[in-house]
Amino acid sequence: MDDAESDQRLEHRRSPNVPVTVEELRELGVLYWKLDADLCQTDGSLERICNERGYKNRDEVFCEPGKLPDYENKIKTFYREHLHEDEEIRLILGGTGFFDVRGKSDEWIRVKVTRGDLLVLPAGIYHRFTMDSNDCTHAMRLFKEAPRWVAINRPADENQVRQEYVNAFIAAPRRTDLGVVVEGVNELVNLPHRFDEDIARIIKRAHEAHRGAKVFLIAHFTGVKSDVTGTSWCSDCTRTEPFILPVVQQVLDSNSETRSGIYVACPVERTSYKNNASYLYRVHDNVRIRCIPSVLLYDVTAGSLSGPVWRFDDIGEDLDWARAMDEMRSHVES
Ligand code: KMT
Ligand code: NI
Repeated sequence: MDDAESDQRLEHRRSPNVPVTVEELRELGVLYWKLDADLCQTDGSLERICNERGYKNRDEVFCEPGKLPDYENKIKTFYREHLHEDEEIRLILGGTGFFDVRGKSDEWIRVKVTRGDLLVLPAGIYHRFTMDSNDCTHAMRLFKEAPRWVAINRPADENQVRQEYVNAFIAAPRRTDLGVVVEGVNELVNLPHRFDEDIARIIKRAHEAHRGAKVFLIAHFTGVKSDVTGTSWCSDCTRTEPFILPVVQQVLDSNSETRSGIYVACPVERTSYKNNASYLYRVHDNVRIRCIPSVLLYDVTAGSLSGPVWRFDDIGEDLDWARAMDEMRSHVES
């Protein structure tokens, strides 16, 4: 958002606008789901999330003049930059509003919420809330423990929960499915819209390190894993991972003077992927995944990315995994 001091209820969009994706929010620990506000309390979709994340209690709040006790003061408190030692979990049932969260460079990111939005702010993130000019936000508040609302105003950098947040999300080493990112061997492309940029950088570095060698890139498109359970939202991804990763590891272990392989994990966020025919990895000329998981093998010896030389995206239950993975190995080794 812009840094104009004017009315907090305005959009404060930057000019030109700087959009932020759900993947970028996830990098900050901020989670987002779009639910059907009419059905989610009866069709199990809210329950599924509550079970996974341990949200046991809930209440409702009407932020609206005349409905919120001590309205003027509350509005001021909500908009004062603060953190909580618990997650802040809000399902918007009506009206609209803005949650502002601090990004990695301490910039404000303004998240507009409307009916059906479920937003989770992690414990320890600096944030604030305001209604927009409609002056009405009706929200369900969810809690892991008994409902409580304790705001700790900034500065709170010495706070232990704050420090845990910073360690987990701001200062954390990035991880691929093969473990911590080791540059030049395994890599992570967290944000689809940075795919081209990241891949170009990865290929360039591999070239400088392995002059004259054949260079392969194995891109693994796989559903994002939950921080809580460690499993992906995509069951096919979970089922196939034990077959894919060991083969990739073997290929990397056989790196030599003359041949070098790079593994690139490309996590796929459910909200952006599901029912979205124009999802970047579906339409990108050099990707065009038809499902997840997909494993795409590229020969990048020429120094740039062109279409994959082999792809693996047959996820049938009766698939011969050993053969499929041998096929990948032989492509690399030939
Ligand atoms: C907060 O912590 O800022 C709030 O709980 C805001 C009210 S929820 C719409
Ligand atoms: Ni808050």
